Amino acid sequence: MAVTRTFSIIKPDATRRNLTGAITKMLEDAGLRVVASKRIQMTKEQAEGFYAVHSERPFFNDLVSFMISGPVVVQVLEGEDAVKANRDVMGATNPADAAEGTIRKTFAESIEANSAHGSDSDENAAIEIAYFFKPEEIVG
Ligand code: DGI
Repeated sequence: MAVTRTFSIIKPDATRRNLTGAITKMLEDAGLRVVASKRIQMTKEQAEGFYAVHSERPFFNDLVSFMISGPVVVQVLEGEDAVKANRDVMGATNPADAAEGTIRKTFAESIEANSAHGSDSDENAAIEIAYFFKPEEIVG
């Protein structure tokens, strides 16, 4: 295993309920280090671009509306096999299917308002990090 980076979003349902710290603690307890973080209000264009892979899915418009419904916290996380470590602690997309102790099981309100995003591969992590961060904003 190697130390790698992944990209995380604390979603609007979580920032609205003031869960930024609680979710970040779960990420840190999973062995991940926050090497970049900023709270932003995503634009519609940014959210559409970020989720372009889902643009043909029936839930796409709802997903974009949700992601711009309030502030999000975008983060770069670093750790051993960071993509897997992050997805393990995040849990399944649908909180009904997520394991006990995961972020989504603990906090998600629904399959859409599911509190956290985590990249699903090293390749996508690099693309998603570059979508939101300049290299100099990341301090390892
Ligand atoms: O990588 P994940 O976030 O676990 O899941 P994904 O890449 O398949 O989907 C991205 C987001 O889209 C997911 O976090 C929530 C939303 N989504 C996925 N499947 C559904 C969905 N939203 C609705 N309303 N219905 C779905 O079936």
